[in-house]
Amino acid sequence: MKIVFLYYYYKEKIKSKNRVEFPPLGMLYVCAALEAIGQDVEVFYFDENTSSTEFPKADIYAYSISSSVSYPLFISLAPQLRDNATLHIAGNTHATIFPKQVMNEMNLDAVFCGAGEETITKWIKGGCRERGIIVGGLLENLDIPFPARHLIPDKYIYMESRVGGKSKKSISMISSRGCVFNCKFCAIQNRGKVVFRSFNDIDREVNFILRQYPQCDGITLLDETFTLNTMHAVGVSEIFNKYKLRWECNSRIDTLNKTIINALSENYCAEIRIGIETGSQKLLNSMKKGFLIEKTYETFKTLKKAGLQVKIYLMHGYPGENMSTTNETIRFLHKMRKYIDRISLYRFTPLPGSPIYEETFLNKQDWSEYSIYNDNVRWWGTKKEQEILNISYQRLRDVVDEMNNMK
Ligand code: B12
Ligand code: SF4
Repeated sequence: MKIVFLYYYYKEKIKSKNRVEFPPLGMLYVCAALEAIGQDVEVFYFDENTSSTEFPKADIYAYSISSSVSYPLFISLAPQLRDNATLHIAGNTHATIFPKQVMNEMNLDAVFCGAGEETITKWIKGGCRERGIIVGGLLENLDIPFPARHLIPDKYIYMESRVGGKSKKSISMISSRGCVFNCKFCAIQNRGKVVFRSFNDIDREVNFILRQYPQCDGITLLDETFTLNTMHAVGVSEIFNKYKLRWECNSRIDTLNKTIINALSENYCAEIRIGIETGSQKLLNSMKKGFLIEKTYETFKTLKKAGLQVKIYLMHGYPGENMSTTNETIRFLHKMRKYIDRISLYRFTPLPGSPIYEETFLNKQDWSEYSIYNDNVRWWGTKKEQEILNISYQRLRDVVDEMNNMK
């Protein structure tokens, strides 16, 4: 059975066009699960310029619709590819959020929601007979075949200037899936539960990566919040130490303790990335971010003392943002500037799958506008409020640019 996974390579809509983006590890996990049961799997990257005649023929087309932004292209593609394959299926984030719509608009045989490894292999083993929406949850055991990175060219696997900007050829990896928090702007699929891989399995993958990709000089962990569990964070960091390999991870300020911070600093962690979002406690509360801004100061100091490079993420324009909340963020930045090495600032976009989207934006489905780099859409409030948002965004942008340039 020949299964071709179709993945939209997103270079047109990302900020720095020459930068290699993270490969779709989730999709590659699904490919690996299929290869493990003997299927012939191929991955085909396409973009707006790919002609329909270039798509390889297959028994099954598996559309990997990773975000709502890429969905319009998939809708226009599906009818053109009807005769190239017998069965047409889809999965990934957008398909999981809007399975019925995707099923109908793309005229598919099956749509897979959630983790695809178990559901799709079961479907194949059952003769691909089941039709409709097939639901899978978070996997209970993550010691599964490693992502089938070999299915995409090495140039899309190696990434430049990651790992705190210190690595020239880094590779992405996942050591746990899921998150227990409930930030209202966030559209992750696996909420409320986290599953950790075993140390032995992670060690095997690091070892495998270094053998398969000998130029690899760093690892980017994509775990939603790597520091949720102290034992896990310490154990994984010791694995990187064993290979003397630089790495970076995502964290939350309220999950950091001294044991984790020490382990990171002693074990080659090049950068820790933390979502702070805003300096306004009022906005943090309405985002359900769940921490007190006052409590961040001590942690930042400890991180710096431990010698860790710190990158923070900020979001501007969440409903309720105004000049005064932006000024609070600017004050926060000034106060913390010596502890922060890099800042990423994005404008708020109500992402489908996030609680804030569910509450407020259900009728707005112009996917062309969905990009975290889109500065011009008015998602909420009056025109006047939008004008104020644009001015306050620019003020914050200037401060952020100035701080980033100083480093
Ligand atoms: C790494 C990442 C990226 C990478 C790689 C994208 C990718 N496809 O993996 C890059 C940098 C390219 C990226 C870009 C963007 N991303 Co992104 N990204 C992520 C991130 C942090 C991790 C994804 C991941 O590896 N998850 C872990 C794996 C195991 O899970 P998974 O990918 O969901 O895969 C499982 C299932 O979906 C399913 N599955 C996957 N593919 C398929 C295919 C088939 C056929 C089947 C049956 C099943 C199946 O099985 C997989 C294994 O269990 C997620 C947040 C998150 N934690 O999920 C955001 C996330 C997916 N991204 C998001 C967004 C918004 C974007 C951008 C639009 C940002 C922008 N620039 O404006 C772009 C769009 C890119 C695109 N191609 O459409 C949102 C999506 C929300 C939405 N409704 O659209 C998320 C959820 C972030 C968030 N917290 O809100 N992203
Ligand atoms: S933003 Fe981070 S901490 Fe919040 S729910 Fe999403 S992954 Fe979890």
